[in-house]
Amino acid sequence: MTKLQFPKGFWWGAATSATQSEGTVPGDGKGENIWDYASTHYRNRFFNGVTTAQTSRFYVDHEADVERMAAIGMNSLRTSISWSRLIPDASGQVNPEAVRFYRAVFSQMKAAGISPFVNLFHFDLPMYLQNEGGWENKATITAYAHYAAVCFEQFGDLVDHWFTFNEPMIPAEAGYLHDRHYPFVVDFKRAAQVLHNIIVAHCQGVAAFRQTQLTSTIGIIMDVIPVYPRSQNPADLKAGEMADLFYTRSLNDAILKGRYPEELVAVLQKYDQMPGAVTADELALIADTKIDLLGINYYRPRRVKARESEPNREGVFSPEWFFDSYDMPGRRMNTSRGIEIYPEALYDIAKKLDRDYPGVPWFVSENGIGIQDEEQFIKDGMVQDDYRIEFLKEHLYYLHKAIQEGSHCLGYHMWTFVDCWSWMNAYKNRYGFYRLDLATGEKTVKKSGQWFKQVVAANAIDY
Ligand code: BGP
Repeated sequence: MTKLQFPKGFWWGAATSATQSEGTVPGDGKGENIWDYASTHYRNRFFNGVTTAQTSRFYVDHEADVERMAAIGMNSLRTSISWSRLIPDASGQVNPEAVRFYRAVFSQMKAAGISPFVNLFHFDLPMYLQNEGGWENKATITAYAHYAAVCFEQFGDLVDHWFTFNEPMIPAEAGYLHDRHYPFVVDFKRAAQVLHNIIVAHCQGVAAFRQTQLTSTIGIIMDVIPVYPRSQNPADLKAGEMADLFYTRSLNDAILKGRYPEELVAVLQKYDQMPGAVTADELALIADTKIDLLGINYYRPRRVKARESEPNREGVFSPEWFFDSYDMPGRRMNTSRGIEIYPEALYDIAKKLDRDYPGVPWFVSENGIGIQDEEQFIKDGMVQDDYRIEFLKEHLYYLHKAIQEGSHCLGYHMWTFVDCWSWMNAYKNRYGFYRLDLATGEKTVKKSGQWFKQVVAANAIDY
Protein backbone atom coordinates (compact mmCIF):
# COMPACT_ATOMS: atom_id res chain seq x y z
CA MET A 1 0.00 0.00 0.00
CA THR A 2 1.31 3.46 -0.82
CA LYS A 3 0.39 6.83 0.61
CA LEU A 4 -0.86 9.18 -2.08
CA GLN A 5 -0.32 12.69 -0.82
CA PHE A 6 -2.53 15.54 -2.05
CA PRO A 7 -1.37 19.14 -2.51
CA LYS A 8 -1.13 21.38 0.53
CA GLY A 9 -4.38 23.22 1.26
CA PHE A 10 -6.48 20.71 -0.72
CA TRP A 11 -10.22 21.23 -0.27
CA TRP A 12 -11.83 18.19 1.33
CA GLY A 13 -15.54 18.36 1.76
CA ALA A 14 -18.97 17.53 0.48
CA ALA A 15 -21.77 19.09 -1.51
CA THR A 16 -25.49 19.46 -1.07
CA SER A 17 -28.19 21.87 -2.18
CA ALA A 18 -30.89 23.94 -0.52
CA THR A 19 -33.95 22.09 -1.81
CA GLN A 20 -32.39 18.71 -1.12
CA SER A 21 -31.46 19.41 2.48
CA GLU A 22 -33.28 22.34 4.08
CA GLY A 23 -36.97 21.48 4.19
CA THR A 24 -39.65 24.05 4.92
CA VAL A 25 -40.98 25.36 8.16
CA PRO A 26 -44.38 27.08 8.21
CA GLY A 27 -44.06 30.82 8.75
CA ASP A 28 -40.44 31.15 7.63
CA GLY A 29 -41.53 33.12 4.58
CA LYS A 30 -40.23 30.73 1.96
CA GLY A 31 -41.95 30.86 -1.44
CA GLU A 32 -42.75 27.80 -3.54
CA ASN A 33 -40.26 26.50 -6.10
CA ILE A 34 -40.76 24.04 -8.95
CA TRP A 35 -39.76 21.08 -6.77
CA ASP A 36 -42.17 21.95 -3.96
CA TYR A 37 -44.83 22.18 -6.64
CA ALA A 38 -43.90 19.12 -8.71
CA SER A 39 -43.36 16.78 -5.76
CA THR A 40 -46.81 17.57 -4.40
CA HIS A 41 -48.72 17.79 -7.71
CA TYR A 42 -46.95 14.92 -9.50
CA ARG A 43 -46.26 12.81 -6.45
CA ASN A 44 -46.29 9.51 -8.29
CA ARG A 45 -43.20 10.59 -10.22
CA PHE A 46 -41.24 10.68 -6.94
CA PHE A 47 -39.92 7.55 -5.27
CA ASN A 48 -42.40 6.53 -2.54
CA GLY A 49 -44.16 9.89 -3.03
CA VAL A 50 -41.71 11.72 -0.75
CA THR A 51 -41.84 15.50 -1.25
CA THR A 52 -39.40 18.35 -0.61
CA ALA A 53 -41.01 18.90 2.79
CA GLN A 54 -39.32 15.73 4.07
CA THR A 55 -35.62 16.52 3.81
CA SER A 56 -32.67 16.13 6.14
CA ARG A 57 -33.90 19.27 7.96
CA PHE A 58 -30.82 21.44 7.55
CA TYR A 59 -33.03 24.49 8.09
CA VAL A 60 -33.63 23.56 11.71
CA ASP A 61 -30.63 21.29 12.33
CA HIS A 62 -27.88 23.45 10.89
CA GLU A 63 -25.98 24.03 14.11
CA ALA A 64 -25.66 20.33 14.85
CA ASP A 65 -25.01 19.62 11.17
CA VAL A 66 -22.06 22.02 11.08
CA GLU A 67 -20.69 20.18 14.11
CA ARG A 68 -21.17 16.91 12.24
CA MET A 69 -19.20 18.30 9.29
CA ALA A 70 -16.36 19.31 11.58
CA ALA A 71 -16.47 15.91 13.29
CA ILE A 72 -15.48 14.16 10.05
CA GLY A 73 -12.81 16.71 9.24
CA MET A 74 -14.50 18.53 6.35
CA ASN A 75 -12.74 21.80 5.58
CA SER A 76 -15.33 22.97 3.04
CA LEU A 77 -18.95 22.47 2.04
CA ARG A 78 -20.89 23.52 -1.02
CA THR A 79 -24.52 24.23 -0.63
CA SER A 80 -26.91 26.53 -2.45
CA ILE A 81 -29.14 29.42 -1.50
CA SER A 82 -32.82 28.79 -2.07
CA TRP A 83 -33.93 31.56 -4.42
CA SER A 84 -37.59 31.21 -3.43
CA ARG A 85 -36.62 31.41 0.24
CA LEU A 86 -34.59 34.59 -0.22
CA ILE A 87 -36.94 36.27 -2.69
CA PRO A 88 -40.32 34.63 -2.13
CA ASP A 89 -42.44 36.50 -4.66
CA ALA A 90 -42.43 38.53 -7.84
CA SER A 91 -42.08 41.85 -5.98
CA GLY A 92 -38.35 41.10 -5.59
CA GLN A 93 -38.48 41.88 -1.85
CA VAL A 94 -35.93 40.11 0.32
CA ASN A 95 -37.15 37.75 3.08
CA PRO A 96 -35.35 38.79 6.30
CA GLU A 97 -35.78 35.29 7.78
CA ALA A 98 -33.79 33.87 4.88
CA VAL A 99 -31.01 36.43 5.36
CA ARG A 100 -30.87 35.55 9.05
CA PHE A 101 -30.74 31.82 8.29
CA TYR A 102 -27.98 31.90 5.65
CA ARG A 103 -25.88 34.39 7.61
CA ALA A 104 -26.11 32.12 10.65
CA VAL A 105 -25.15 29.04 8.61
CA PHE A 106 -22.18 30.61 6.83
CA SER A 107 -20.93 32.23 10.07
CA GLN A 108 -21.12 28.91 11.91
CA MET A 109 -19.26 27.19 9.12
CA LYS A 110 -16.49 29.76 9.16
CA ALA A 111 -16.18 29.56 12.93
CA ALA A 112 -15.81 25.77 12.60
CA GLY A 113 -13.11 26.10 9.92
CA ILE A 114 -15.42 24.97 7.12
CA SER A 115 -15.14 27.16 4.06
CA PRO A 116 -18.54 28.08 2.56
CA PHE A 117 -18.78 27.36 -1.19
CA VAL A 118 -22.10 28.83 -2.23
CA ASN A 119 -24.06 28.12 -5.35
CA LEU A 120 -26.88 30.39 -6.51
CA PHE A 121 -28.99 28.01 -8.57
CA HIS A 122 -29.42 24.30 -8.08
CA PHE A 123 -32.44 23.46 -10.26
CA ASP A 124 -34.94 25.25 -7.96
CA LEU A 125 -36.68 27.97 -9.93
CA PRO A 126 -39.32 29.91 -7.96
CA MET A 127 -42.83 29.06 -9.12
CA TYR A 128 -43.71 32.73 -9.68
CA LEU A 129 -41.06 32.76 -12.42
CA GLN A 130 -41.91 29.32 -13.83
CA ASN A 131 -45.52 30.42 -14.17
CA GLU A 132 -44.39 33.27 -16.44
CA GLY A 133 -42.42 30.96 -18.74
CA GLY A 134 -39.45 30.12 -16.52
CA TRP A 135 -36.08 29.98 -18.28
CA GLU A 136 -37.74 30.45 -21.66
CA ASN A 137 -38.61 33.98 -20.64
CA LYS A 138 -35.83 36.60 -20.71
CA ALA A 139 -37.44 38.23 -17.65
CA THR A 140 -36.11 35.27 -15.63
CA ILE A 141 -32.57 36.33 -16.55
CA THR A 142 -33.24 39.81 -15.18
CA ALA A 143 -34.75 38.34 -12.01
CA TYR A 144 -31.69 36.07 -11.65
CA ALA A 145 -29.28 39.02 -11.97
CA HIS A 146 -31.21 40.81 -9.20
CA TYR A 147 -31.17 37.68 -7.03
CA ALA A 148 -27.41 37.23 -7.57
CA ALA A 149 -26.72 40.86 -6.62
CA VAL A 150 -28.80 40.46 -3.44
CA CYS A 151 -26.80 37.35 -2.48
CA PHE A 152 -23.45 39.08 -3.01
CA GLU A 153 -24.62 42.03 -0.94
CA GLN A 154 -26.13 40.04 1.92
CA PHE A 155 -23.60 37.22 2.23
CA GLY A 156 -20.50 38.37 0.35
CA ASP A 157 -18.48 38.92 3.52
CA LEU A 158 -18.99 35.27 4.56
CA VAL A 159 -18.57 33.31 1.34
CA ASP A 160 -15.22 32.16 -0.04
CA HIS A 161 -16.30 30.75 -3.41
CA TRP A 162 -19.42 31.57 -5.40
CA PHE A 163 -21.00 29.57 -8.19
CA THR A 164 -23.67 30.81 -10.55
CA PHE A 165 -25.26 27.46 -11.45
CA ASN A 166 -25.05 23.77 -10.71
CA GLU A 167 -25.22 21.62 -13.85
CA PRO A 168 -26.81 24.22 -16.14
CA MET A 169 -27.51 21.56 -18.77
CA ILE A 170 -29.97 19.74 -16.52
CA PRO A 171 -32.87 22.22 -16.35
CA ALA A 172 -32.77 22.33 -20.18
CA GLU A 173 -32.25 18.65 -20.83
CA ALA A 174 -34.32 17.13 -18.02
CA GLY A 175 -37.01 19.82 -17.99
CA TYR A 176 -37.48 20.43 -21.74
CA LEU A 177 -36.27 17.35 -23.58
CA HIS A 178 -36.28 14.19 -21.51
CA ASP A 179 -39.48 14.57 -19.46
CA ARG A 180 -37.75 14.15 -16.11
CA HIS A 181 -38.00 17.53 -14.40
CA TYR A 182 -40.89 19.98 -14.24
CA PRO A 183 -42.31 21.40 -16.53
CA PHE A 184 -41.93 18.02 -18.32
CA VAL A 185 -41.74 19.55 -21.83
CA VAL A 186 -40.29 17.51 -24.72
CA ASP A 187 -39.12 19.97 -27.37
CA PHE A 188 -35.51 20.37 -28.46
CA LYS A 189 -35.81 23.95 -29.67
CA ARG A 190 -37.31 25.08 -26.40
CA ALA A 191 -34.61 23.16 -24.51
CA ALA A 192 -31.95 24.96 -26.57
CA GLN A 193 -33.54 28.32 -25.74
CA VAL A 194 -33.56 27.44 -22.05
CA LEU A 195 -29.89 26.47 -22.15
CA HIS A 196 -28.94 29.66 -23.95
CA ASN A 197 -30.90 31.81 -21.50
CA ILE A 198 -29.27 30.05 -18.55
CA ILE A 199 -25.83 30.70 -20.04
CA VAL A 200 -26.72 34.40 -20.41
CA ALA A 201 -27.96 34.42 -16.79
CA HIS A 202 -24.64 32.90 -15.72
CA CYS A 203 -22.83 35.73 -17.53
CA GLN A 204 -25.03 38.33 -15.87
CA GLY A 205 -24.37 36.71 -12.49
CA VAL A 206 -20.62 36.95 -13.10
CA ALA A 207 -21.04 40.57 -14.24
CA ALA A 208 -22.96 41.42 -11.04
CA PHE A 209 -20.16 39.84 -9.02
CA ARG A 210 -17.48 41.83 -10.88
CA GLN A 211 -19.28 45.02 -9.87
CA THR A 212 -18.71 44.28 -6.20
CA GLN A 213 -15.48 44.77 -4.28
CA LEU A 214 -15.49 41.14 -3.13
CA THR A 215 -12.19 39.30 -3.14
CA SER A 216 -13.76 35.83 -3.25
CA THR A 217 -14.02 33.88 -6.52
CA ILE A 218 -16.87 33.18 -8.90
CA GLY A 219 -17.34 30.12 -11.05
CA ILE A 220 -19.79 27.50 -12.19
CA ILE A 221 -20.40 23.80 -11.53
CA MET A 222 -20.68 21.56 -14.61
CA ASP A 223 -21.59 17.93 -14.87
CA VAL A 224 -19.19 16.14 -17.15
CA ILE A 225 -20.18 12.80 -18.65
CA PRO A 226 -17.08 11.85 -20.62
CA VAL A 227 -17.85 10.10 -23.89
CA TYR A 228 -16.24 6.78 -24.85
CA PRO A 229 -17.02 5.44 -28.33
CA ARG A 230 -17.36 1.67 -28.79
CA SER A 231 -14.40 1.46 -31.19
CA GLN A 232 -12.03 3.52 -33.30
CA ASN A 233 -14.16 2.92 -36.39
CA PRO A 234 -15.06 6.21 -38.06
CA ALA A 235 -18.80 5.69 -37.51
CA ASP A 236 -18.37 5.05 -33.78
CA LEU A 237 -15.95 7.96 -33.46
CA LYS A 238 -18.45 10.24 -35.18
CA ALA A 239 -21.17 9.06 -32.80
CA GLY A 240 -18.88 9.95 -29.90
CA GLU A 241 -18.17 13.40 -31.34
CA MET A 242 -21.87 14.13 -31.70
CA ALA A 243 -22.70 13.03 -28.15
CA ASP A 244 -19.88 15.22 -26.85
CA LEU A 245 -20.94 18.13 -29.04
CA PHE A 246 -24.55 18.18 -27.82
CA TYR A 247 -24.13 17.24 -24.18
CA THR A 248 -20.76 18.73 -23.24
CA ARG A 249 -19.25 21.16 -25.74
CA SER A 250 -22.51 23.06 -26.33
CA LEU A 251 -22.19 24.27 -22.77
CA ASN A 252 -18.50 24.04 -21.91
CA ASP A 253 -17.32 25.86 -25.04
CA ALA A 254 -19.79 28.67 -24.37
CA ILE A 255 -18.70 29.04 -20.74
CA LEU A 256 -14.97 28.37 -21.09
CA LYS A 257 -14.19 29.51 -24.64
CA GLY A 258 -16.85 32.19 -24.93
CA ARG A 259 -18.55 30.79 -28.04
CA TYR A 260 -20.82 28.00 -29.19
CA PRO A 261 -19.13 25.32 -31.32
CA GLU A 262 -19.54 26.06 -35.06
CA GLU A 263 -20.41 22.41 -35.69
CA LEU A 264 -23.32 22.70 -33.27
CA VAL A 265 -24.68 25.82 -34.92
CA ALA A 266 -24.38 24.12 -38.33
CA VAL A 267 -26.31 21.03 -37.28
CA LEU A 268 -29.02 23.05 -35.51
CA GLN A 269 -29.43 25.24 -38.58
CA LYS A 270 -29.63 22.20 -40.84
CA TYR A 271 -32.47 20.70 -38.77
CA ASP A 272 -34.16 24.04 -38.07
CA GLN A 273 -33.53 23.76 -34.32
CA MET A 274 -31.81 27.08 -33.58
CA PRO A 275 -33.37 28.83 -30.59
CA GLY A 276 -35.30 31.90 -31.75
CA ALA A 277 -34.14 34.48 -29.23
CA VAL A 278 -30.36 34.87 -29.33
CA THR A 279 -29.06 38.43 -29.67
CA ALA A 280 -25.68 39.79 -30.75
CA ASP A 281 -25.37 41.51 -27.35
CA GLU A 282 -25.87 38.19 -25.58
CA LEU A 283 -23.22 36.50 -27.72
CA ALA A 284 -20.82 39.38 -26.99
CA LEU A 285 -21.49 38.99 -23.26
CA ILE A 286 -20.78 35.24 -23.49
CA ALA A 287 -17.53 35.99 -25.31
CA ASP A 288 -16.45 38.46 -22.61
CA THR A 289 -17.30 36.43 -19.50
CA LYS A 290 -14.50 34.71 -17.62
CA ILE A 291 -14.77 32.55 -14.51
CA ASP A 292 -12.24 32.12 -11.70
CA LEU A 293 -12.96 28.53 -10.73
CA LEU A 294 -14.64 25.52 -12.28
CA GLY A 295 -16.44 22.73 -10.43
CA ILE A 296 -16.74 19.35 -12.12
CA ASN A 297 -19.44 16.88 -11.09
CA TYR A 298 -18.54 13.39 -12.20
CA TYR A 299 -20.66 10.27 -11.74
CA ARG A 300 -20.46 8.14 -14.87
CA PRO A 301 -19.14 7.78 -18.39
CA ARG A 302 -21.27 7.82 -21.54
CA ARG A 303 -20.52 4.90 -23.88
CA VAL A 304 -21.78 5.31 -27.41
CA LYS A 305 -21.82 3.59 -30.78
CA ALA A 306 -22.99 4.44 -34.27
CA ARG A 307 -26.74 4.13 -34.73
CA GLU A 308 -27.83 0.85 -36.21
CA SER A 309 -31.15 2.17 -37.48
CA GLU A 310 -32.49 5.45 -38.76
CA PRO A 311 -34.09 7.66 -36.07
CA ASN A 312 -37.77 8.50 -36.35
CA ARG A 313 -37.48 11.84 -38.11
CA GLU A 314 -41.18 12.48 -37.66
CA GLY A 315 -40.62 12.63 -33.88
CA VAL A 316 -39.03 15.34 -31.75
CA PHE A 317 -35.49 16.26 -32.81
CA SER A 318 -32.96 14.82 -30.39
CA PRO A 319 -29.19 14.48 -29.96
CA GLU A 320 -29.89 10.73 -29.89
CA TRP A 321 -30.54 10.95 -33.64
CA PHE A 322 -26.75 10.86 -34.02
CA PHE A 323 -25.64 8.09 -31.67
CA ASP A 324 -26.83 5.06 -29.72
CA SER A 325 -25.84 4.27 -26.18
CA TYR A 326 -23.56 1.28 -25.90
CA ASP A 327 -23.88 -1.31 -23.11
CA MET A 328 -20.27 -2.37 -23.04
CA PRO A 329 -19.98 -6.02 -22.01
CA GLY A 330 -18.33 -6.47 -18.63
CA ARG A 331 -18.68 -2.88 -17.48
CA ARG A 332 -19.02 -2.34 -13.73
CA MET A 333 -22.43 -1.12 -12.73
CA ASN A 334 -23.95 0.60 -9.73
CA THR A 335 -27.21 -1.28 -10.03
CA SER A 336 -29.06 0.93 -7.51
CA ARG A 337 -28.78 3.89 -9.84
CA GLY A 338 -28.30 1.99 -13.10
CA ILE A 339 -25.06 3.73 -14.02
CA GLU A 340 -21.57 2.54 -14.78
CA ILE A 341 -18.71 2.92 -12.31
CA TYR A 342 -15.57 4.05 -14.12
CA PRO A 343 -13.02 5.83 -11.91
CA GLU A 344 -10.42 6.15 -14.70
CA ALA A 345 -12.62 8.83 -16.21
CA LEU A 346 -11.53 11.33 -13.57
CA TYR A 347 -8.01 11.16 -15.02
CA ASP A 348 -9.36 11.52 -18.56
CA ILE A 349 -11.50 14.50 -17.54
CA ALA A 350 -8.48 16.25 -16.03
CA LYS A 351 -6.41 15.64 -19.14
CA LYS A 352 -9.17 16.89 -21.42
CA LEU A 353 -9.67 20.02 -19.32
CA ASP A 354 -5.95 20.76 -19.55
CA ARG A 355 -6.01 20.22 -23.29
CA ASP A 356 -9.28 21.90 -24.30
CA TYR A 357 -9.63 24.59 -21.65
CA PRO A 358 -6.13 25.22 -20.27
CA GLY A 359 -5.50 27.49 -17.33
CA VAL A 360 -8.80 27.14 -15.46
CA PRO A 361 -8.34 26.03 -11.84
CA TRP A 362 -10.90 23.37 -10.98
CA PHE A 363 -12.03 20.94 -8.33
CA VAL A 364 -14.23 17.88 -8.16
CA SER A 365 -17.45 19.43 -6.94
CA GLU A 366 -19.50 16.19 -6.82
CA ASN A 367 -18.60 12.52 -6.96
CA GLY A 368 -20.13 9.70 -4.98
CA ILE A 369 -22.18 6.56 -4.99
CA GLY A 370 -25.90 6.21 -4.22
CA ILE A 371 -27.03 2.88 -2.81
CA GLN A 372 -30.57 1.60 -2.38
CA ASP A 373 -31.64 -0.17 0.85
CA GLU A 374 -28.44 0.83 2.58
CA GLU A 375 -29.89 -0.13 5.97
CA GLN A 376 -29.03 -3.75 5.14
CA PHE A 377 -25.40 -2.82 5.77
CA ILE A 378 -25.99 -1.57 9.31
CA LYS A 379 -23.93 -3.47 11.86
CA ASP A 380 -23.27 -2.36 15.43
CA GLY A 381 -25.37 0.74 14.81
CA MET A 382 -23.31 1.95 11.83
CA VAL A 383 -23.62 1.65 8.06
CA GLN A 384 -20.56 -0.39 7.07
CA ASP A 385 -20.20 1.22 3.65
CA ASP A 386 -16.93 -0.32 2.55
CA TYR A 387 -18.20 -0.09 -1.05
CA ARG A 388 -18.27 3.71 -0.68
CA ILE A 389 -14.76 3.83 0.74
CA GLU A 390 -13.52 1.69 -2.18
CA PHE A 391 -15.39 3.87 -4.69
CA LEU A 392 -13.89 7.07 -3.27
CA LYS A 393 -10.40 5.62 -3.05
CA GLU A 394 -10.44 4.50 -6.65
CA HIS A 395 -11.62 7.88 -7.89
CA LEU A 396 -9.10 9.70 -5.75
CA TYR A 397 -6.34 7.47 -7.11
CA TYR A 398 -7.03 8.67 -10.66
CA LEU A 399 -7.45 12.25 -9.55
CA HIS A 400 -4.13 12.08 -7.74
CA LYS A 401 -2.47 10.70 -10.86
CA ALA A 402 -3.71 13.68 -12.90
CA ILE A 403 -2.57 16.13 -10.22
CA GLN A 404 0.88 14.51 -10.20
CA GLU A 405 1.02 15.18 -13.91
CA GLY A 406 0.25 18.86 -13.37
CA SER A 407 -3.52 19.19 -13.47
CA HIS A 408 -4.65 22.27 -11.56
CA CYS A 409 -7.20 20.51 -9.32
CA LEU A 410 -7.75 22.18 -5.95
CA GLY A 411 -10.11 19.87 -4.11
CA TYR A 412 -12.60 17.06 -3.86
CA HIS A 413 -16.19 17.25 -2.64
CA MET A 414 -18.17 14.08 -2.09
CA TRP A 415 -21.87 13.92 -2.81
CA THR A 416 -23.10 14.19 -0.08
CA PHE A 417 -22.73 15.05 3.59
CA VAL A 418 -25.98 13.59 5.04
CA ASP A 419 -28.29 11.34 2.97
CA CYS A 420 -30.53 13.83 1.24
CA TRP A 421 -33.68 14.12 -0.84
CA SER A 422 -33.14 13.81 -4.53
CA TRP A 423 -34.84 14.93 -7.73
CA MET A 424 -37.41 12.23 -8.57
CA ASN A 425 -35.53 9.54 -6.60
CA ALA A 426 -36.32 11.17 -3.25
CA TYR A 427 -34.60 8.91 -0.67
CA LYS A 428 -34.20 5.85 -2.89
CA ASN A 429 -30.42 6.06 -3.16
CA ARG A 430 -28.36 7.01 -0.12
CA TYR A 431 -25.17 8.97 -0.72
CA GLY A 432 -24.13 10.48 2.61
CA PHE A 433 -21.21 10.29 5.00
CA TYR A 434 -24.02 10.33 7.57
CA ARG A 435 -27.09 8.13 7.49
CA LEU A 436 -30.46 9.78 7.88
CA ASP A 437 -33.21 7.78 9.55
CA LEU A 438 -36.25 9.10 7.70
CA ALA A 439 -38.66 8.05 10.44
CA THR A 440 -36.86 9.59 13.41
CA GLY A 441 -34.67 12.25 11.74
CA GLU A 442 -31.64 10.76 13.51
CA LYS A 443 -28.26 11.21 11.77
CA THR A 444 -25.44 8.74 12.37
CA VAL A 445 -21.98 8.70 10.89
CA LYS A 446 -21.17 5.90 8.45
CA LYS A 447 -17.88 4.06 8.25
CA SER A 448 -16.97 6.21 5.22
CA GLY A 449 -17.34 9.36 7.33
CA GLN A 450 -14.81 8.03 9.82
CA TRP A 451 -12.51 7.02 6.97
CA PHE A 452 -12.82 10.49 5.42
CA LYS A 453 -11.69 12.10 8.66
CA GLN A 454 -8.41 10.19 8.46
CA VAL A 455 -7.98 11.13 4.82
CA VAL A 456 -8.35 14.82 5.59
CA ALA A 457 -6.02 14.62 8.59
CA ALA A 458 -3.33 12.93 6.50
CA ASN A 459 -4.17 14.91 3.34
CA ALA A 460 -3.59 11.56 1.70
CA ILE A 461 -5.14 8.19 0.87
CA ASP A 462 -3.62 4.77 1.33
CA TYR A 463 -3.96 2.91 -1.93
C1 BGP B 1 -26.21 15.56 -9.41
C2 BGP B 1 -26.95 16.70 -8.77
C3 BGP B 1 -27.22 16.50 -7.32
C4 BGP B 1 -27.54 15.08 -6.89
C5 BGP B 1 -26.67 14.06 -7.62
C6 BGP B 1 -27.08 12.62 -7.39
O1 BGP B 1 -26.39 15.56 -10.77
O2 BGP B 1 -26.23 17.91 -8.90
O3 BGP B 1 -28.21 17.43 -6.95
O4 BGP B 1 -28.86 14.82 -6.87
O5 BGP B 1 -26.64 14.30 -9.00
O6 BGP B 1 -28.03 12.20 -8.31
P1 BGP B 1 -29.39 11.52 -7.88
O7 BGP B 1 -29.81 12.23 -6.67
O8 BGP B 1 -30.34 11.70 -9.02
O9 BGP B 1 -29.08 10.09 -7.64
